[in-house]
Amino acid sequence: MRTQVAIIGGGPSGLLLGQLLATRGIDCIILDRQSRDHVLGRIRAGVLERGFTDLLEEAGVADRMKREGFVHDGALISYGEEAFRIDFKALTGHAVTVYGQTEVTRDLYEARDRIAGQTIHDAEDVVIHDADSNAPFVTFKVGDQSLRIECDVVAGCDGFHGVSRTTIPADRRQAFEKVYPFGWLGVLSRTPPVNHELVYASSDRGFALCSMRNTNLSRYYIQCDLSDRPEDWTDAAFWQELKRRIPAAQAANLVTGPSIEKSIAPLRSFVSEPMRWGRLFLCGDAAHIVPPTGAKGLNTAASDVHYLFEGLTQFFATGQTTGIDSYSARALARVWKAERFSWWFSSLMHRFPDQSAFDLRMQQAEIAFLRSHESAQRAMAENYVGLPY
Ligand code: RFL
Ligand code: PHB
Repeated sequence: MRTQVAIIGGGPSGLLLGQLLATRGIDCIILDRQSRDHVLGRIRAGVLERGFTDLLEEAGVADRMKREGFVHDGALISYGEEAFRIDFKALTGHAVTVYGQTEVTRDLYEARDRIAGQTIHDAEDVVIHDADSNAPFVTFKVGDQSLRIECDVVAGCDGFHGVSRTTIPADRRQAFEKVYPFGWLGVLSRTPPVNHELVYASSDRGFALCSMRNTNLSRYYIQCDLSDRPEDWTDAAFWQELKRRIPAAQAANLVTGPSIEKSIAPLRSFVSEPMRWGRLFLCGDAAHIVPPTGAKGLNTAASDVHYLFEGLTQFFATGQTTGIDSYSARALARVWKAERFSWWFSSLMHRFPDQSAFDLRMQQAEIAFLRSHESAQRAMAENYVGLPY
């Protein structure tokens, strides 16, 4: 097989890049090691920045998001019983859209079906060859068939556990990492959300987040120990713990019900530099991870896709390489700002096992500052709605 761009990974980064390239007549093949049902079964992000929704529009996949997504002009922050609202719209002129990653991915797959784009699922043993040459190729297996794709460029969109990042020789890349001493236990339930906007709650018992997918589908998270397993938490224990971490006024409104999904995610900040090696370009979780506080993971994947799309469009139209040559630096400049914001917001809202009395006072002082200073709220809101590309 031959294509212009071999895309490793059929998650949101790979699919979005594929749709954007198709608008310019650039051919790609997408490979994923999982089945489509498996990819669509993952419950992940819920908050989309404007840059992301603009890209969906550019790719021609925004119709359902515009019909079914919810525009949120603000969010609530609470610290114990103290709660205040950050008004994104008033502070920045922009809002965010609540629309699940699962739905974005479904829309992207359906759009790919409409253009009859080639997507190969259940691809095993994917290996990227000669990425530092002008003629890279990818080999893989489907069942007992061995296959090979010749291409001009490889886009590594295969997430944190993929093969793309480690294709770059160890002495040509550097990793920066911070692992947090807790995880998030997430529950999805067919219940009305406790509040019409998201609630980020810090309490003596740890962090909690009240989010949603629609008017009758709620997504809640609580900070948990890394040693916890989802099956250790009964639904009743989860709801009880959540109620203890959010303000009493919110807890009184909480409608509980059976969980339809329950999972634990560890929290990590991670960046691998550079994001390019020869003709291999990393996008999204393949190159960087943020803790989910602040909802930056999927959104940062989208800004990578934007920069790479610009570079590849120029490359395939003119043969010029200035765009692809500056890809890594441009993407990383924005990635590090998202890393900083997610690290700051995570550090502010969680209880850390080794937190001293001084550390706690610092959190309280920072919350008091955020609550009472419009300039601090504006800085927070600018980051939350998404820094410009
Ligand atoms: P993905 O989604 O991991 O997709 C990678 C794809 O690559 C495939 N793959 C391979 N294919 C071929 N060969 C291999 N060797 C392969 N190895 C892997 C995988 O099967 C998969 O289909 O990466 P991508 O596309 O870069 O997208 C990144 C986002 O998924 C991620 O950043 C977000 O989900 C993070 N995130 C959030 N981001 C936000 O912007 N807003 C949020 O509100 C938000 N909430 C979250 C989140 C992540 C969470 N978890 C579970 C980590 C909430 C949670 C709980
Ligand atoms: C979600 O709805 O899954 C979600 C929302 C906001 C976050 C993280 C996750 O910061």
